[in-house]
Amino acid sequence: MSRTHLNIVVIGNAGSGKSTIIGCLVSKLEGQYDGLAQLVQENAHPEKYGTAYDYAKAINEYASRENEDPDAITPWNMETPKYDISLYEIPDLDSFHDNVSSGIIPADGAILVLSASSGEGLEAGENDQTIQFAKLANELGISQIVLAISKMDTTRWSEDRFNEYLKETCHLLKRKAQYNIRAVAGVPICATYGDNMLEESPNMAWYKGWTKEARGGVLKGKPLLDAIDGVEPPVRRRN
Ligand SMILES: Nc1nc2c(ncn2[C@@H]2O[C@H](COP(=O)(O)OP(=O)(O)OP(=O)(O)O)[C@@H](O)[C@H]2O)c(=O)[nH]1
Ligand SMILES: [Mg+2]
Repeated sequence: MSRTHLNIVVIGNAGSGKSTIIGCLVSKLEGQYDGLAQLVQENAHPEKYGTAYDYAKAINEYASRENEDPDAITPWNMETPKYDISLYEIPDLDSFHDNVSSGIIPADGAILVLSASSGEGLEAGENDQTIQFAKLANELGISQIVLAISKMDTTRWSEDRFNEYLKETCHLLKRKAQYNIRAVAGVPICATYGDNMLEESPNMAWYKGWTKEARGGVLKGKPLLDAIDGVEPPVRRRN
């Protein structure tokens, strides 16, 4: 039986951690990028909470080695337990609008990345474009959002910080971006160390998981991978 393919855009403020998330997922979930595993190892170093992997550097180096056009938004492909997925890192609001509205990127869902690190994300004030990305996502017809609250290591894995950011962001998603927040899955992650990416993290044992409303009923899960597999394919498709 053929597997369903989904296109997922990774959106969020500059520096929120989009490339690191993509690099972490792609290098752990598939084998088609020859030499990527080695680049990941070359960009690893011991840090406070274990081995820190600079996945962003690894995938950026990989892309430039493959002579890809640095300005093109290329898909990063991976296989999850449920889907074949292409992830697209969206660099800014204009390219988000142009690529999705023209159909170049037919986005089925979005991972909205928000840094929990102090001075970034909600604390960046007007410099933070998280909600503008969400608003545009809704206008572009992307109804399914996974909210990844990133860089949790920099908060010392703070439950309070996560709850505060989740509550505030959901409030903004509802009020300013007109999202049905009962359909949003919120996950605290740290892609650098891999926490709550493929498996639940012992560093955030307090995390009870996400719950969301979907067509087939209520879905629940913990790591980001589950939340990605919780994105539902569009009804119009039959593959
Ligand atoms: N401590 C920590 N740093 C992180 C984490 N994720 C990303 N970073 C760092 O944050 C910076 C930005 O990460 P990127 O993944 O490049 O973010 P981005 O959203 O792709 O950035 P742009 O493409 O420039 O918009 C880099 O220095 C990363 O190493 C994390 O989970 N923990
Ligand atoms: Mg990036």
